[in-house]
Amino acid sequence: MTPQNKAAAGRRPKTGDAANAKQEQLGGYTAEPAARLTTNQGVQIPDNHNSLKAGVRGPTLLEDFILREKITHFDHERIPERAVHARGSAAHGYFQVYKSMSQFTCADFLQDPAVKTPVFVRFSTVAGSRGSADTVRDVRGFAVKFYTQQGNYDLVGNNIPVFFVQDAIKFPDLVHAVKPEPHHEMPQAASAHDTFWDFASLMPETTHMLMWAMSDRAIPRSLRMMEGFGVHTFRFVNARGESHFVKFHWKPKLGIHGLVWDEAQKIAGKDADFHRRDLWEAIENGAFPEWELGVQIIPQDKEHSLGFDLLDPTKLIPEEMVPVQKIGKMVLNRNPDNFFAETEQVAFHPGHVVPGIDFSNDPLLQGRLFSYTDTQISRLGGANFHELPINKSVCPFHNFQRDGMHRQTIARGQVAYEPNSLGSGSEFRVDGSSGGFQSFPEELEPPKVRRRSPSFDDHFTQARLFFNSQSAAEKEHIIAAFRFELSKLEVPAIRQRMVDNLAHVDEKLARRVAESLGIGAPDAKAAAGRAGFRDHRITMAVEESPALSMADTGDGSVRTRKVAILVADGVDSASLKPIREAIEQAGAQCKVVGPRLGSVTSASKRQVDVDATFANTPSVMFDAVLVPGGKEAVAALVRNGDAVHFVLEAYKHCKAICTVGEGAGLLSTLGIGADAKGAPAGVVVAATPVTNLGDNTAAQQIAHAFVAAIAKHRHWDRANIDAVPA
Ligand code: HDE
Repeated sequence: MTPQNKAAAGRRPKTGDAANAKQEQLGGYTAEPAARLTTNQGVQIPDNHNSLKAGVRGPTLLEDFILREKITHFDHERIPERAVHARGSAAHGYFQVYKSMSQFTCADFLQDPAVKTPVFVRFSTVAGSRGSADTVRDVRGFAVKFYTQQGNYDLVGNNIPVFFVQDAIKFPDLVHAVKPEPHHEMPQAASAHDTFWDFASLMPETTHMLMWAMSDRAIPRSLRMMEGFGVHTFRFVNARGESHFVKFHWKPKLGIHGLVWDEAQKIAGKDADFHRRDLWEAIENGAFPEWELGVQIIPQDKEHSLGFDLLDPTKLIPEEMVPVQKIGKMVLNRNPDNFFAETEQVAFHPGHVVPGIDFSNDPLLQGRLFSYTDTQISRLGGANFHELPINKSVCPFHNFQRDGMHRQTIARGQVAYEPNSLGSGSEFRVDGSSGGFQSFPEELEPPKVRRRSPSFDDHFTQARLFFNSQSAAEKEHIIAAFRFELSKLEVPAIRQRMVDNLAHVDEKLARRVAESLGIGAPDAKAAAGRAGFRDHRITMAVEESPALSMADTGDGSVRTRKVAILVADGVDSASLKPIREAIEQAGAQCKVVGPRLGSVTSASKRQVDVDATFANTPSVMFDAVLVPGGKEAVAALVRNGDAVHFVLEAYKHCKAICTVGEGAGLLSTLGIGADAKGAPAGVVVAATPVTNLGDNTAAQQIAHAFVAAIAKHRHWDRANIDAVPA
């Protein structure tokens, strides 16, 4: 069984499994208990604690080949990190099509609903180094390798459906601008600095993507809760050679959810591995993340019917114009066995396509087709990276390529060329009869030019469409994000240029952003007079696209949502138990958080185990907070600064809160309790007398109301958030 098939078959195999036995033979870490530690040549090592010395207090001998081998290998353990998307997390799984797509494509893995095609998926941030934090504001990479029977197909996308620039020749400039500044290598993994906004403000084509990057899409709650997009327009080609244009979408079953910016920044310090851990733990716990693959299909003859150019990667096709058809699902069900060998060494390439999938002339995509092989050669040390286990196709490959660094294949015989008469060569035939990859014979339009198509010249209409399609809270978050980022700039002229551009998206948006930045009012005319400004407005068939908003997405469940139960000595454990059980029944995961590890003593003198402390697992690690009853416990929480901060912070971040019995007193003491109008949005107050809560029906009702509040993700309409200190 190949590692990929293992993924399709299910979860990580336990020790003793046949696949592991194979790994052991190959020298993996998992070994039989009797296996001995050896050198790389298989020589048994007698002592792994002491180097060879001339006398116990004497110098180490150069002769010690065991020490030398170990240290030399260690010295070379690092490879260059990816130029972009350096920080990533990945998982194995499978993809299954719902029904045959043969009408549109002959791609083998899109034909038979019974077939599970193994996949390896790597999520990433773009700007940060390998060790940077997960929750920074950034685009997320969403790269899927399908190990199909016709060869590997890589869908190398992002969690945002458009891109900053229209032509590949601007990509190095974009990346140089967003990366830490060259003179002092600051800031790490952040776009809030002068060079990024200098570039962005001088390149109005970035505006649409900037709107997305300033939205909560750029600070996902979880990698499991974000969409993915192929971004470019591709082609499906069917067995008759007919072509349709296609846009790819990944729709997460759990909905699309973001963090609060303040929360994201705090998590970056409290748990820099927040997303990586979340993905790993979900899979280890059997809560396998799922996405549906969606396609928007545009017939070849409708290429020019959209009102904008589908080759322009700064444009999306609103779902209200061309619906997304869900054609299959992807399940991630196995964590990698080894981060370096799999997540680090996986090599994606948008040019890894299979018969039935072809490219469009999007000038950004065309440039990518060159870049990815080139970068792997320097990153993975040569031309043979396709032989690494994680990159190897599951179907055999036959060709006459030979040699090169780190070659694994032992090709037999005399012949490494074609045509030949010296070898048998039977499996190396190229006879054109058995299909293979056929490029769609598109007619091209001369002349050869170094120019951009005028059909790419609208830079604001879709930025406006995106802004208009957001909920009130999402709009506020976008305004706040622009303010934050631009406030970090040291050169006011860049701020001004940026808000001048924004005035072409929405006057009010630009004014609101400018207000807090100590600069002049936005000046749309000044923007229009600048070099590089192009605004040949297109007319969109829709002015709003509800599908672009993250509000009200998901299946309404609370699966894998994390709930903190705040306890101290004197907690009412009797009423807590049935509520906790009901919440867990709904799929949420509870952790008891207290002033110290170990346990607290309940009001009825029982020991309640504590999983985490207020200090080591703060509120930003949770989706919701439950404050149980117990007079003494609530009084202790009020006196504990960390507990008070915990509750205020969860409140400020608009998370669901439930108080039981005396628990409500904690909120009132902190000034965030119910008033004459009732409890604040997303706060469930169970005033039921404590004794009645032993009754399961009451507990069910409370849990039900709390679960419904958690399922809403956040309660943005909560009043007076800004006044709450946290
Ligand atoms: Fe990439 N990109 N990119 N990119 N990209 C890389 O390849 C590049 C672009 C994307 O998890 C690099 O193996 C150019 C768009 C993802 O391993 C590099 C251009 C989209 C990943 C590269 C683009 C992407 C990469 C760095 C403009 C969304 C991570 C390491 C012409 C559709 C894959 C590597 C992984 C990685 C070049 C633009 C997505 C340098 C030249 C648009 C998800 O080759």
